[in-house]
Formats: sequence, C-alpha cells, structure tokens
Amino acid sequence: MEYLIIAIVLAVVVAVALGVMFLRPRARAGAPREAPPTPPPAPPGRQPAPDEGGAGGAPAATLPPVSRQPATQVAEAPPPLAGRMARLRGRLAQSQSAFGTVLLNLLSRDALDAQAWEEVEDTLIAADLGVGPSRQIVDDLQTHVRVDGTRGADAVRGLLKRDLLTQIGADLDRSLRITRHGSRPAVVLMVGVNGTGKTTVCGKLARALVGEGNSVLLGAADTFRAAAADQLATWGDRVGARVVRADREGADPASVAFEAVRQGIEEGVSTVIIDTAGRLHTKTGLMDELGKIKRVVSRQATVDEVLLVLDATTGQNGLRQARVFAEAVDVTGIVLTKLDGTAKGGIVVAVQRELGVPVKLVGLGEGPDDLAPFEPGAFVDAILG
Ligand SMILES: Nc1nc2c(ncn2[C@@H]2O[C@H](COP(=O)(O)OP(=O)(O)O)[C@@H](O)[C@H]2O)c(=O)[nH]1
Ligand SMILES: [Mg+2]
Repeated sequence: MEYLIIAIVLAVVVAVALGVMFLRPRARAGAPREAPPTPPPAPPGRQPAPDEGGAGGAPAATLPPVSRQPATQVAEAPPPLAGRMARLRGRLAQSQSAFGTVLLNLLSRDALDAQAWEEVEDTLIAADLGVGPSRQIVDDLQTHVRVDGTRGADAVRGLLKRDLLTQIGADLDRSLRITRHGSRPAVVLMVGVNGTGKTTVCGKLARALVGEGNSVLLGAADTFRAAAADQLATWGDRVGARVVRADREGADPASVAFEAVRQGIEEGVSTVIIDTAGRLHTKTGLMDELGKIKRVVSRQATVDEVLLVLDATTGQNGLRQARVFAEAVDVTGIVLTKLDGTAKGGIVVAVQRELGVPVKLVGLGEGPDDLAPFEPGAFVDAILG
C-alpha cells in the first residue's frame, strides 16, 4: 500500500514537472506579446509581403538599413475628412472673425467716404490677402455700393462673401490624389520649412485615411535628426500606419523614400506618405535633396501629390518660402497650418496667387483630427461670422 502511494505521488510529481517543461515555452512566447496589429482591409490584388530580407529585385545594396516598424491599430475612428471644415469652423471663427466683423462694420456705415473705403482696403491687406486682391475687392464693392446703391447689412455681406469667394477661387480643383489608383499606391511628398507642421500633417492625414479604410505607409525621409523619425513613428503607431525609417541619423533621405515606396508597392498599400526635412539654413542643399527624393521615387511610382506645408502665421515670410520650394519641386497643393492661431486668413488668397496652386488642406489645431480639406464656402462663412 505504501509503495502504491509513493508510486502515485512520484507519478504526479513527474507529470507536473513534464507539464511545466512543455507549457512554459509556449506561455513565454504567447503571454507577453501584444495583440497583433489588425491589418487594414486589403485592396484587391494585394500581394502578401515577403519575408524580411527579400531583395525583390530592388537595389538593396545601395539602401540604408531600414527598419520595419509594425503599426498598432487606431484607437477610435476619426471623423471623415469631408465636411471637417464646417465642423471646425469654431476654430476659424475664433481667429478670423475679428477681420470679418471690422469689414462688416465698416461697410454697414451709412456714408461710405473715401476714408472708410481706405480702411476696408487696409483691413483686407492686414489680413494678408495681398494688395492686388484687396484692391479688386474694394473696387467691386465700391461699384455695387456707390453705383448700384446696394445697402443694408445682408446685401453688403452677400457682396463681400461673393468677392472673397472669387478671390479664393471657389471653383479650383482641390481634390487630393491620395488613394490607390490602379495597381500602385498614391505617393504623397510632404515638403516645407522646419516647424511648419509637416510631420503633424503626415500623421493627421494618415489617421484620416486609415479611418476611411485605406492602408497607409509612412516614410521618414527626414533623416537629419533621429527625433524626427521618432516623431513620425509615434504618429504611425497611434494612427495605425507602419513607418519605414533609416536606423541611423544622416542616412540618404532619397533612399529611405525609395524604400518606403518599394515596400508600399510590395505590400499593396493605398497610400505612401513621405515626410521630409526642412532645414532652411542649407537652402540649396535642401532643394537639391527634395529634387533627388522626387526623382528617385519616380523611378518606381508616380509622385501624385507634392504638398507644401506653410505656417499661416508666418505671413510674407511664408510666401517667400513658398516661392523657393516651388522652384525646386512641382508643388501640387498647399497645406496651410495653424489657421487656428492667426487672424490673417487672407494668406489663402496670397499664396494661391503666388504659386498658382490651390490650398488643399488646412490645419486648425494640434489635435489628431484638426486637419480639414479646404472648403472656400465654409471658410468665408466662418470669417464673416
Ligand atoms: N495650433 C496649431 N499647431 C500646429 C498645427 N499644425 C502643426 N502644429 C504644431 O506645430 C509644431 C511643429 O509641427 P511639426 O509637425 O513638428 O513640424 P515640421 O518640423 O514641419 O515637421 C508642433 O508643435 C505641432 O503640434 C495647426 O494646424 N495648429
Ligand atoms: Mg518634422
């Protein structure tokens, strides 16, 4: 009997020991690992990504070491891009309504003398609209008020609205080529001076696109400082977009951009967004670099959008920057950031005239959803209160 008990105890001990040996590795591999990222819906014809190290015919030898960073899932769905401008109109109204109120007050005076008209023009110029457009608006208003006898707050407001919309270009094509076309992802290049908001726009745009069911890959071609790639990686992680980055500072930005697009094509993503550096003190170098990035990317895909990010609070300085960038790369659209922090919304008109390219997106705050497609009607409504 004793032997039997000892045998049973031994058997139990051996069984427990064996169980621990077999179960432990499995538990170790499974437990601490985070939930795998949920891949975005695959577009038709999506190719499975080959394993790490597969050269896939690309000139891998010339590329810098580029790490693949997995993206986690977006926490909550962002609102759709369409209609955001109207939704964020409060931000605009806060910064721009002073300008609209001054204009409407001036124009509602009983007697509009030469001095009042001058004040109207000065107000428009002070809002960074530019001298030419301001003059045109005043001329048109004068014609209607003086000659046609237009009176009354509503009528004058209607005139002003129409004139502002004419200057802004209500009919310009502001559509963004940011989603997959044919078998290739759309490629977006984000350019602009440091601090204008490029990286933030990359993140916000990626978030909106992922929210709308697209898959986005971000390329960290600002290799000047590791912190720049880290900032993009943080956004990527937060919004559910994988980031392709060099694993050392100072790597060739064009190679990172090339690699990002190569992986984007390989993975069948909808959009590849490339963030770039914007050090102004090396202007010539910067412009050469941007030109090279675009040329290198163009070897394997079309660069669909070159978005120039401008800080709306920088006024004339921003316009000068715009000119320099437009000479180096074909800018296809303008992103005007920090419109929530300036009363000089007239920059929309000035910069479009300067570059002959439409404002396509505006930044209206630091939150992840504070990026909106530019809608002239909603913009003017916000200005005029
Ligand atoms: N208020 C406001 N801040 C913004 C906006 N866009 C970007 N920023 C801020 O501007 C700063 C610079 O942005 P960043 O993306 O790093 O600029 P980059 O150097 O061009 O990449 C950050 O603090 C952003 O939060 C905007 O639309 N409104
Ligand atoms: Mg940046």
